[in-house]
Amino acid sequence: MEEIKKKLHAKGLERHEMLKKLIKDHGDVVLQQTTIDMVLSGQKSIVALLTDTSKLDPEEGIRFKGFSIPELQQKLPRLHPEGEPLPEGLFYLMLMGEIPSHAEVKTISYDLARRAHHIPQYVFDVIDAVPKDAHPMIQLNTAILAMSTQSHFRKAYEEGMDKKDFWEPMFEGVMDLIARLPVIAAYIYRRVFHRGQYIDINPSLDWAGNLAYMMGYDTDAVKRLMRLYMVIHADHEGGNVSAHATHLVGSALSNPYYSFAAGMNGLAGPLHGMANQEVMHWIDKLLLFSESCCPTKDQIKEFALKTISDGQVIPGYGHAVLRKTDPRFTVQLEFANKYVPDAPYIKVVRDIYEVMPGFLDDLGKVKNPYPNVDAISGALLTSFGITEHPIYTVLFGVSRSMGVLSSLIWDRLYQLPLERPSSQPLEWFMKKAGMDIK
Ligand code: CMX
Repeated sequence: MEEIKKKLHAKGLERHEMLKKLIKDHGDVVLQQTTIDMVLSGQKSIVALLTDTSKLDPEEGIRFKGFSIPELQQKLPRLHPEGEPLPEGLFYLMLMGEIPSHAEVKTISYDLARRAHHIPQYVFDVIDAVPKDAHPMIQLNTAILAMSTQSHFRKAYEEGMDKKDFWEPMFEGVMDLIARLPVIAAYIYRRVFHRGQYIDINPSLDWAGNLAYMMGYDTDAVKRLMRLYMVIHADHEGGNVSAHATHLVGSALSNPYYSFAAGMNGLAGPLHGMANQEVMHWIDKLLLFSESCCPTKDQIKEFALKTISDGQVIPGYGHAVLRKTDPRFTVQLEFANKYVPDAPYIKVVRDIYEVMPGFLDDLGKVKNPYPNVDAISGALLTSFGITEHPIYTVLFGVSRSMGVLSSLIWDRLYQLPLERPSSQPLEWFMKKAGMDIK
Protein backbone atom coordinates (compact mmCIF):
# COMPACT_ATOMS: atom_id res chain seq x y z
CA MET A 1 0.00 0.00 0.00
CA GLU A 2 2.91 2.34 0.72
CA GLU A 3 3.90 2.13 -2.98
CA ILE A 4 0.38 3.14 -4.07
CA LYS A 5 0.40 6.03 -1.60
CA LYS A 6 3.79 7.24 -2.83
CA LYS A 7 2.61 7.12 -6.44
CA LEU A 8 -0.59 8.97 -5.53
CA HIS A 9 1.36 11.68 -3.73
CA ALA A 10 3.60 12.21 -6.75
CA LYS A 11 0.55 12.50 -9.03
CA GLY A 12 -1.06 14.86 -6.53
CA LEU A 13 1.97 17.19 -6.50
CA GLU A 14 2.08 17.24 -10.28
CA ARG A 15 -1.63 17.93 -10.77
CA HIS A 16 -1.70 20.52 -8.00
CA GLU A 17 1.03 22.44 -9.88
CA MET A 18 -1.05 22.14 -13.09
CA LEU A 19 -4.10 23.53 -11.27
CA LYS A 20 -2.11 26.41 -9.76
CA LYS A 21 -0.68 27.32 -13.17
CA LEU A 22 -4.13 27.13 -14.78
CA ILE A 23 -5.59 29.56 -12.25
CA LYS A 24 -2.56 31.89 -12.30
CA ASP A 25 -2.16 32.10 -16.09
CA HIS A 26 -5.75 31.63 -17.26
CA GLY A 27 -7.94 32.41 -14.27
CA ASP A 28 -9.81 35.11 -16.22
CA VAL A 29 -10.95 32.85 -19.09
CA VAL A 30 -14.77 32.99 -19.37
CA LEU A 31 -16.30 29.49 -19.25
CA GLN A 32 -19.97 30.19 -19.90
CA GLN A 33 -22.74 32.69 -19.36
CA THR A 34 -25.40 31.88 -16.80
CA THR A 35 -29.07 32.63 -17.23
CA ILE A 36 -31.83 32.97 -14.65
CA ASP A 37 -33.19 29.60 -15.77
CA MET A 38 -29.81 27.91 -15.31
CA VAL A 39 -29.53 29.19 -11.74
CA LEU A 40 -33.13 28.64 -10.65
CA SER A 41 -33.72 25.24 -12.30
CA GLY A 42 -31.27 23.35 -10.14
CA GLN A 43 -28.02 24.71 -11.67
CA LYS A 44 -27.79 21.58 -13.81
CA SER A 45 -25.99 23.11 -16.76
CA ILE A 46 -23.65 25.34 -14.76
CA VAL A 47 -20.07 24.07 -14.67
CA ALA A 48 -19.09 24.75 -11.06
CA LEU A 49 -17.03 21.81 -9.85
CA LEU A 50 -13.68 20.15 -10.48
CA THR A 51 -14.13 16.34 -10.41
CA ASP A 52 -11.72 13.95 -12.11
CA THR A 53 -13.14 10.54 -11.19
CA SER A 54 -15.90 10.30 -13.81
CA LYS A 55 -17.82 12.33 -16.39
CA LEU A 56 -21.44 11.96 -17.43
CA ASP A 57 -22.42 12.46 -21.06
CA PRO A 58 -26.15 13.14 -21.57
CA GLU A 59 -26.36 10.79 -24.57
CA GLU A 60 -23.77 8.16 -23.77
CA GLY A 61 -23.84 7.90 -19.99
CA ILE A 62 -21.05 7.61 -17.50
CA ARG A 63 -17.35 7.24 -18.26
CA PHE A 64 -14.93 6.56 -15.44
CA LYS A 65 -11.60 8.19 -16.28
CA GLY A 66 -12.61 7.92 -19.92
CA PHE A 67 -13.84 4.31 -19.81
CA SER A 68 -17.50 3.36 -20.38
CA ILE A 69 -19.06 0.58 -18.28
CA PRO A 70 -18.77 -2.03 -21.09
CA GLU A 71 -15.10 -1.07 -21.52
CA LEU A 72 -14.51 -1.43 -17.79
CA GLN A 73 -16.10 -4.87 -17.90
CA GLN A 74 -13.36 -5.84 -20.32
CA LYS A 75 -10.41 -3.96 -18.86
CA LEU A 76 -10.66 -4.12 -15.07
CA PRO A 77 -9.20 -7.15 -13.27
CA ARG A 78 -11.68 -9.90 -12.40
CA LEU A 79 -11.55 -12.89 -10.11
CA HIS A 80 -12.74 -15.26 -12.84
CA PRO A 81 -12.35 -14.72 -16.61
CA GLU A 82 -16.13 -14.84 -17.09
CA GLY A 83 -16.96 -12.85 -13.97
CA GLU A 84 -17.65 -9.22 -13.15
CA PRO A 85 -14.83 -6.72 -12.57
CA LEU A 86 -13.73 -6.10 -9.01
CA PRO A 87 -14.89 -2.75 -7.58
CA GLU A 88 -11.47 -2.37 -5.96
CA GLY A 89 -10.10 -2.04 -9.50
CA LEU A 90 -12.53 0.78 -10.26
CA PHE A 91 -11.57 2.49 -7.02
CA TYR A 92 -7.91 2.28 -8.05
CA LEU A 93 -8.77 3.68 -11.48
CA MET A 94 -10.70 6.63 -10.02
CA LEU A 95 -7.98 7.38 -7.48
CA MET A 96 -4.86 6.82 -9.57
CA GLY A 97 -6.17 7.49 -13.09
CA GLU A 98 -4.85 4.18 -14.47
CA ILE A 99 -6.22 0.69 -15.00
CA PRO A 100 -4.63 -1.37 -12.21
CA SER A 101 -2.78 -4.66 -12.52
CA HIS A 102 -4.11 -7.76 -10.75
CA ALA A 103 -1.42 -7.29 -8.12
CA GLU A 104 -2.49 -3.69 -7.42
CA VAL A 105 -6.12 -4.74 -7.04
CA LYS A 106 -5.05 -7.52 -4.70
CA THR A 107 -3.14 -4.97 -2.61
CA ILE A 108 -6.28 -2.81 -2.29
CA SER A 109 -8.48 -5.84 -1.50
CA TYR A 110 -6.07 -7.03 1.16
CA ASP A 111 -5.71 -3.57 2.68
CA LEU A 112 -9.50 -3.12 2.87
CA ALA A 113 -10.03 -6.54 4.46
CA ARG A 114 -7.32 -5.74 7.04
CA ARG A 115 -8.84 -2.38 7.94
CA ALA A 116 -12.37 -3.81 8.17
CA HIS A 117 -11.40 -5.76 11.30
CA HIS A 118 -10.82 -2.71 13.44
CA ILE A 119 -14.33 -1.34 14.00
CA PRO A 120 -14.68 -0.48 17.70
CA GLN A 121 -17.49 -2.28 19.56
CA TYR A 122 -19.14 1.03 20.51
CA VAL A 123 -20.08 1.59 16.84
CA PHE A 124 -22.21 -1.55 16.91
CA ASP A 125 -23.59 -0.52 20.33
CA VAL A 126 -24.63 2.82 18.83
CA ILE A 127 -26.43 1.04 15.96
CA ASP A 128 -28.10 -1.26 18.50
CA ALA A 129 -29.38 1.79 20.37
CA VAL A 130 -31.36 2.91 17.29
CA PRO A 131 -34.85 1.35 16.99
CA LYS A 132 -34.74 -1.68 14.70
CA ASP A 133 -37.53 -0.27 12.58
CA ALA A 134 -35.61 2.96 11.91
CA HIS A 135 -34.80 3.10 8.20
CA PRO A 136 -31.45 1.36 7.44
CA MET A 137 -30.12 4.67 6.05
CA ILE A 138 -30.62 6.24 9.49
CA GLN A 139 -28.68 3.35 11.02
CA LEU A 140 -25.94 3.61 8.38
CA ASN A 141 -25.44 7.32 8.92
CA THR A 142 -25.50 6.95 12.70
CA ALA A 143 -22.68 4.41 12.40
CA ILE A 144 -20.69 6.59 9.99
CA LEU A 145 -20.85 9.55 12.38
CA ALA A 146 -20.03 7.33 15.35
CA MET A 147 -16.86 6.19 13.57
CA SER A 148 -15.67 9.79 13.16
CA THR A 149 -14.24 9.70 16.69
CA GLN A 150 -11.44 7.69 15.05
CA SER A 151 -10.71 10.28 12.37
CA HIS A 152 -7.01 10.51 11.43
CA PHE A 153 -7.83 13.75 9.65
CA ARG A 154 -9.33 15.51 12.67
CA LYS A 155 -6.39 14.39 14.82
CA ALA A 156 -3.84 15.62 12.26
CA TYR A 157 -5.62 18.95 12.00
CA GLU A 158 -5.69 19.39 15.75
CA GLU A 159 -1.99 18.61 15.90
CA GLY A 160 -1.35 21.45 13.46
CA MET A 161 -0.52 19.68 10.21
CA ASP A 162 0.57 21.69 7.14
CA LYS A 163 -2.33 21.89 4.66
CA LYS A 164 -0.24 20.42 1.83
CA ASP A 165 -0.11 17.19 3.87
CA PHE A 166 -3.86 16.93 4.60
CA TRP A 167 -4.33 14.39 1.81
CA GLU A 168 -2.46 11.74 3.80
CA PRO A 169 -4.71 11.48 6.90
CA MET A 170 -7.64 11.93 4.51
CA PHE A 171 -6.40 8.90 2.55
CA GLU A 172 -6.10 6.83 5.75
CA GLY A 173 -9.61 7.83 6.91
CA VAL A 174 -11.12 7.16 3.50
CA MET A 175 -9.55 3.70 3.30
CA ASP A 176 -10.81 2.87 6.80
CA LEU A 177 -14.29 4.08 5.94
CA ILE A 178 -14.54 2.24 2.61
CA ALA A 179 -13.24 -0.93 4.30
CA ARG A 180 -15.77 -0.76 7.10
CA LEU A 181 -18.92 0.14 5.18
CA PRO A 182 -19.67 -3.43 4.00
CA VAL A 183 -19.33 -4.68 7.59
CA ILE A 184 -21.67 -1.95 8.84
CA ALA A 185 -24.18 -2.48 5.99
CA ALA A 186 -24.25 -6.24 6.55
CA TYR A 187 -24.60 -5.73 10.30
CA ILE A 188 -27.63 -3.46 9.76
CA TYR A 189 -29.11 -5.94 7.27
CA ARG A 190 -28.72 -8.93 9.60
CA ARG A 191 -29.92 -6.88 12.58
CA VAL A 192 -33.12 -5.69 10.90
CA PHE A 193 -34.00 -8.63 8.67
CA HIS A 194 -32.27 -11.72 10.09
CA ARG A 195 -32.90 -11.56 13.84
CA GLY A 196 -29.40 -10.25 14.57
CA GLN A 197 -27.66 -13.44 13.44
CA TYR A 198 -24.41 -11.82 12.34
CA ILE A 199 -21.79 -13.30 10.04
CA ASP A 200 -18.12 -12.43 10.54
CA ILE A 201 -16.01 -11.04 7.73
CA ASN A 202 -14.16 -13.60 5.61
CA PRO A 203 -10.68 -12.14 5.07
CA SER A 204 -10.07 -14.29 2.01
CA LEU A 205 -12.88 -12.64 0.06
CA ASP A 206 -12.89 -9.47 -2.02
CA TRP A 207 -14.69 -6.30 -0.84
CA ALA A 208 -18.03 -6.85 -2.64
CA GLY A 209 -17.93 -10.64 -2.28
CA ASN A 210 -17.51 -10.13 1.44
CA LEU A 211 -20.51 -7.83 1.58
CA ALA A 212 -22.68 -10.54 -0.03
CA TYR A 213 -21.15 -13.15 2.28
CA MET A 214 -21.69 -11.14 5.48
CA MET A 215 -25.29 -10.44 4.41
CA GLY A 216 -25.78 -14.21 4.28
CA TYR A 217 -25.38 -14.90 0.55
CA ASP A 218 -22.50 -17.28 0.02
CA THR A 219 -23.21 -18.15 -3.61
CA ASP A 220 -21.14 -17.19 -6.63
CA ALA A 221 -24.22 -15.73 -8.29
CA VAL A 222 -24.93 -13.16 -5.55
CA LYS A 223 -21.26 -12.30 -5.17
CA ARG A 224 -21.11 -11.58 -8.90
CA LEU A 225 -24.26 -9.49 -8.70
CA MET A 226 -22.81 -7.54 -5.78
CA ARG A 227 -19.59 -6.83 -7.72
CA LEU A 228 -21.67 -5.55 -10.64
CA TYR A 229 -23.88 -3.47 -8.35
CA MET A 230 -20.86 -1.96 -6.57
CA VAL A 231 -19.15 -1.05 -9.86
CA ILE A 232 -22.10 0.62 -11.57
CA HIS A 233 -23.22 2.73 -8.59
CA ALA A 234 -19.73 3.92 -7.64
CA ASP A 235 -19.71 7.41 -9.17
CA HIS A 236 -21.71 9.73 -11.44
CA GLU A 237 -19.44 12.79 -11.79
CA GLY A 238 -19.37 15.54 -9.18
CA GLY A 239 -22.71 17.34 -9.32
CA ASN A 240 -25.15 14.68 -8.12
CA VAL A 241 -26.48 15.25 -4.62
CA SER A 242 -24.37 12.64 -2.78
CA ALA A 243 -21.12 13.60 -4.52
CA HIS A 244 -21.73 17.31 -4.28
CA ALA A 245 -22.72 17.17 -0.60
CA THR A 246 -19.65 15.08 0.31
CA HIS A 247 -17.38 17.49 -1.55
CA LEU A 248 -19.04 20.63 -0.15
CA VAL A 249 -18.84 19.51 3.47
CA GLY A 250 -15.25 18.34 2.88
CA SER A 251 -14.38 21.86 1.67
CA ALA A 252 -14.81 23.06 5.28
CA LEU A 253 -12.03 20.57 6.13
CA SER A 254 -14.59 18.34 7.83
CA ASN A 255 -13.25 14.84 8.27
CA PRO A 256 -14.19 12.07 5.78
CA TYR A 257 -16.87 10.67 8.11
CA TYR A 258 -18.71 14.02 8.42
CA SER A 259 -18.33 14.62 4.69
CA PHE A 260 -19.54 11.19 3.62
CA ALA A 261 -22.44 11.28 6.10
CA ALA A 262 -23.60 14.48 4.39
CA GLY A 263 -23.51 12.70 1.05
CA MET A 264 -25.44 9.75 2.45
CA ASN A 265 -28.13 12.05 3.84
CA GLY A 266 -28.58 13.28 0.27
CA LEU A 267 -28.58 9.76 -1.14
CA ALA A 268 -31.45 8.93 1.22
CA GLY A 269 -33.75 11.30 -0.69
CA PRO A 270 -36.39 9.67 -2.94
CA LEU A 271 -35.30 11.69 -5.97
CA HIS A 272 -31.76 10.32 -5.61
CA GLY A 273 -30.63 6.96 -4.16
CA MET A 274 -33.82 6.10 -2.33
CA ALA A 275 -35.49 5.85 -5.76
CA ASN A 276 -34.36 2.20 -5.88
CA GLN A 277 -36.61 1.39 -2.92
CA GLU A 278 -39.37 3.65 -4.31
CA VAL A 279 -39.37 1.73 -7.60
CA MET A 280 -40.14 -1.53 -5.80
CA HIS A 281 -42.85 0.21 -3.79
CA TRP A 282 -44.34 1.56 -7.02
CA ILE A 283 -44.24 -1.86 -8.71
CA ASP A 284 -45.90 -3.48 -5.69
CA LYS A 285 -48.66 -0.84 -5.79
CA LEU A 286 -49.00 -1.46 -9.55
CA LEU A 287 -49.46 -5.19 -8.92
CA LEU A 288 -52.17 -4.46 -6.34
CA PHE A 289 -53.82 -1.97 -8.70
CA SER A 290 -53.89 -4.47 -11.57
CA GLU A 291 -54.80 -7.36 -9.25
CA SER A 292 -52.35 -9.49 -11.19
CA CYS A 293 -48.74 -10.61 -11.21
CA CYS A 294 -48.28 -9.36 -14.76
CA PRO A 295 -50.06 -6.10 -15.45
CA THR A 296 -50.95 -5.34 -19.06
CA LYS A 297 -49.44 -2.35 -20.83
CA ASP A 298 -52.77 -0.52 -20.53
CA GLN A 299 -52.82 -1.17 -16.79
CA ILE A 300 -49.25 0.15 -16.47
CA LYS A 301 -50.26 3.34 -18.33
CA GLU A 302 -53.40 3.70 -16.25
CA PHE A 303 -51.47 3.37 -13.00
CA ALA A 304 -48.77 5.75 -14.24
CA LEU A 305 -51.48 8.29 -15.05
CA LYS A 306 -52.91 7.89 -11.55
CA THR A 307 -49.42 8.46 -10.08
CA ILE A 308 -49.00 11.66 -12.09
CA SER A 309 -52.55 12.85 -11.26
CA ASP A 310 -51.73 12.34 -7.58
CA GLY A 311 -48.85 14.80 -8.04
CA GLN A 312 -46.09 12.19 -7.79
CA VAL A 313 -43.23 11.11 -10.02
CA ILE A 314 -42.62 7.72 -11.63
CA PRO A 315 -39.58 6.47 -9.71
CA GLY A 316 -36.70 5.05 -11.71
CA TYR A 317 -37.43 7.24 -14.73
CA GLY A 318 -35.93 10.58 -15.69
CA HIS A 319 -32.56 12.10 -14.97
CA ALA A 320 -31.09 15.52 -14.35
CA VAL A 321 -28.34 15.05 -16.96
CA LEU A 322 -28.93 11.87 -19.00
CA ARG A 323 -31.10 12.06 -22.10
CA LYS A 324 -31.04 8.35 -23.04
CA THR A 325 -31.58 5.01 -21.31
CA ASP A 326 -29.02 4.87 -18.51
CA PRO A 327 -26.27 2.36 -19.47
CA ARG A 328 -26.34 1.28 -15.82
CA PHE A 329 -29.94 0.17 -16.45
CA THR A 330 -28.92 -1.63 -19.64
CA VAL A 331 -26.06 -3.53 -18.04
CA GLN A 332 -28.33 -4.72 -15.24
CA LEU A 333 -31.04 -5.74 -17.72
CA GLU A 334 -28.45 -7.76 -19.66
CA PHE A 335 -27.34 -9.44 -16.42
CA ALA A 336 -30.98 -10.21 -15.56
CA ASN A 337 -31.75 -11.51 -19.06
CA LYS A 338 -28.76 -13.83 -18.79
CA TYR A 339 -29.21 -15.18 -15.27
CA VAL A 340 -32.84 -14.61 -14.18
CA PRO A 341 -34.79 -14.03 -17.42
CA ASP A 342 -38.05 -15.38 -16.03
CA ALA A 343 -37.96 -13.68 -12.64
CA PRO A 344 -41.41 -12.08 -12.15
CA TYR A 345 -40.14 -8.61 -11.17
CA ILE A 346 -37.75 -8.54 -14.12
CA LYS A 347 -40.66 -9.29 -16.47
CA VAL A 348 -42.62 -6.37 -14.98
CA VAL A 349 -39.58 -4.08 -15.29
CA ARG A 350 -39.25 -5.05 -18.97
CA ASP A 351 -42.96 -4.31 -19.57
CA ILE A 352 -42.73 -0.96 -17.80
CA TYR A 353 -39.70 -0.12 -19.97
CA GLU A 354 -41.79 -0.74 -23.10
CA VAL A 355 -44.51 1.64 -21.97
CA MET A 356 -42.99 4.33 -19.79
CA PRO A 357 -40.72 6.34 -22.15
CA GLY A 358 -43.64 6.96 -24.52
CA PHE A 359 -46.00 7.74 -21.64
CA LEU A 360 -43.60 10.23 -20.02
CA ASP A 361 -42.74 11.81 -23.37
CA ASP A 362 -46.44 12.46 -23.99
CA LEU A 363 -46.61 14.50 -20.77
CA GLY A 364 -44.58 17.07 -22.69
CA LYS A 365 -42.41 18.29 -19.82
CA VAL A 366 -40.15 15.42 -18.76
CA LYS A 367 -36.72 16.08 -20.28
CA ASN A 368 -35.60 12.46 -20.08
CA PRO A 369 -38.36 9.83 -20.30
CA TYR A 370 -35.92 6.90 -20.06
CA PRO A 371 -35.06 4.60 -17.14
CA ASN A 372 -32.20 5.37 -14.78
CA VAL A 373 -30.10 2.95 -12.69
CA ASP A 374 -32.82 2.62 -10.04
CA ALA A 375 -35.52 1.35 -12.44
CA ILE A 376 -34.18 -2.20 -12.23
CA SER A 377 -31.63 -2.53 -9.41
CA GLY A 378 -34.23 -3.48 -6.77
CA ALA A 379 -35.92 -6.01 -9.09
CA LEU A 380 -32.52 -7.56 -9.78
CA LEU A 381 -31.57 -7.80 -6.10
CA THR A 382 -35.03 -9.25 -5.33
CA SER A 383 -34.62 -11.82 -8.09
CA PHE A 384 -31.41 -13.03 -6.44
CA GLY A 385 -33.09 -13.36 -3.04
CA ILE A 386 -32.29 -9.97 -1.47
CA THR A 387 -35.93 -9.04 -1.10
CA GLU A 388 -35.77 -6.46 1.69
CA HIS A 389 -36.27 -3.16 -0.14
CA PRO A 390 -35.11 -0.76 2.62
CA ILE A 391 -31.54 -2.09 2.38
CA TYR A 392 -31.18 -1.13 -1.29
CA THR A 393 -30.16 2.49 -0.71
CA VAL A 394 -27.62 1.35 1.88
CA LEU A 395 -26.02 -0.88 -0.79
CA PHE A 396 -26.03 2.11 -3.17
CA GLY A 397 -24.28 4.11 -0.44
CA VAL A 398 -21.60 1.48 0.13
CA SER A 399 -20.79 1.57 -3.57
CA ARG A 400 -20.96 5.39 -3.85
CA SER A 401 -18.28 5.67 -1.16
CA MET A 402 -15.63 4.65 -3.69
CA GLY A 403 -16.29 7.55 -6.06
CA VAL A 404 -17.05 10.40 -3.68
CA LEU A 405 -14.29 9.48 -1.25
CA SER A 406 -11.60 9.12 -3.89
CA SER A 407 -12.67 12.60 -5.02
CA LEU A 408 -12.36 13.80 -1.43
CA ILE A 409 -8.73 12.64 -1.30
CA TRP A 410 -8.14 14.54 -4.54
CA ASP A 411 -9.81 17.65 -3.11
CA ARG A 412 -7.07 17.71 -0.47
CA LEU A 413 -4.31 16.82 -2.97
CA TYR A 414 -5.48 19.80 -5.06
CA GLN A 415 -5.78 21.86 -1.85
CA LEU A 416 -9.17 23.11 -3.01
CA PRO A 417 -10.53 26.03 -0.98
CA LEU A 418 -13.68 26.43 1.08
CA GLU A 419 -16.68 26.40 -1.25
CA ARG A 420 -19.09 29.25 -0.83
CA PRO A 421 -21.29 30.27 -3.76
CA SER A 422 -23.10 33.58 -3.58
CA SER A 423 -26.88 33.75 -3.11
CA GLN A 424 -29.43 36.46 -3.88
CA PRO A 425 -33.06 37.09 -2.90
CA LEU A 426 -35.90 36.75 -5.44
CA GLU A 427 -36.07 40.53 -5.93
CA TRP A 428 -32.45 40.56 -7.16
CA PHE A 429 -33.30 38.11 -9.94
CA MET A 430 -36.49 40.04 -10.79
CA LYS A 431 -34.54 43.30 -10.98
CA LYS A 432 -31.96 41.65 -13.26
CA ALA A 433 -34.85 40.55 -15.48
CA GLY A 434 -36.24 44.08 -15.60
CA MET A 435 -39.43 43.07 -13.76
CA ASP A 436 -41.42 45.43 -11.55
CA ILE A 437 -40.78 44.92 -7.84
CA LYS A 438 -43.75 45.93 -5.68
N1 CMX B 1 -42.12 11.12 -13.39
C1 CMX B 1 -42.94 12.16 -13.46
N2 CMX B 1 -42.54 13.41 -13.71
C2 CMX B 1 -41.23 13.59 -13.93
C3 CMX B 1 -40.31 12.54 -13.93
C4 CMX B 1 -40.79 11.26 -13.62
N3 CMX B 1 -39.98 10.20 -13.54
N4 CMX B 1 -39.08 13.03 -14.18
C5 CMX B 1 -39.23 14.36 -14.36
N5 CMX B 1 -40.53 14.69 -14.20
C6 CMX B 1 -41.11 16.03 -14.21
C7 CMX B 1 -40.47 16.88 -13.11
O1 CMX B 1 -41.06 16.60 -11.86
C8 CMX B 1 -40.73 18.28 -13.63
O2 CMX B 1 -42.08 18.60 -13.40
P1 CMX B 1 -42.54 20.09 -12.96
O3 CMX B 1 -42.08 20.97 -14.07
O4 CMX B 1 -44.00 19.97 -12.82
O5 CMX B 1 -41.82 20.37 -11.68
C9 CMX B 1 -40.54 18.10 -15.15
O6 CMX B 1 -40.77 16.70 -15.41
C10 CMX B 1 -39.17 18.48 -15.66
O7 CMX B 1 -38.20 17.75 -14.89
P2 CMX B 1 -36.83 17.33 -15.59
O8 CMX B 1 -36.08 18.56 -15.91
O9 CMX B 1 -37.08 16.34 -16.66
O10 CMX B 1 -36.13 16.51 -14.40
P3 CMX B 1 -35.24 17.09 -13.21
O11 CMX B 1 -33.86 17.27 -13.71
O12 CMX B 1 -35.88 18.26 -12.57
O13 CMX B 1 -35.29 15.88 -12.16
C11 CMX B 1 -35.20 13.64 -11.48
C12 CMX B 1 -34.56 14.70 -12.37
C13 CMX B 1 -34.31 12.39 -11.51
C14 CMX B 1 -35.26 14.17 -10.04
C15 CMX B 1 -36.61 13.32 -12.02
O14 CMX B 1 -36.53 12.79 -13.32
C16 CMX B 1 -37.39 12.39 -11.12
O15 CMX B 1 -38.03 12.85 -10.17
N6 CMX B 1 -37.34 11.04 -11.40
C17 CMX B 1 -37.96 10.07 -10.54
C18 CMX B 1 -37.09 9.80 -9.31
C19 CMX B 1 -35.86 9.00 -9.67
O16 CMX B 1 -35.91 8.01 -10.35
N7 CMX B 1 -34.70 9.45 -9.15
C20 CMX B 1 -33.43 8.72 -9.32
C21 CMX B 1 -32.43 9.44 -10.22
C22 CMX B 1 -31.13 8.69 -10.32
C23 CMX B 1 -30.36 8.72 -9.01
O17 CMX B 1 -29.92 9.80 -8.58
O18 CMX B 1 -30.24 7.68 -8.36
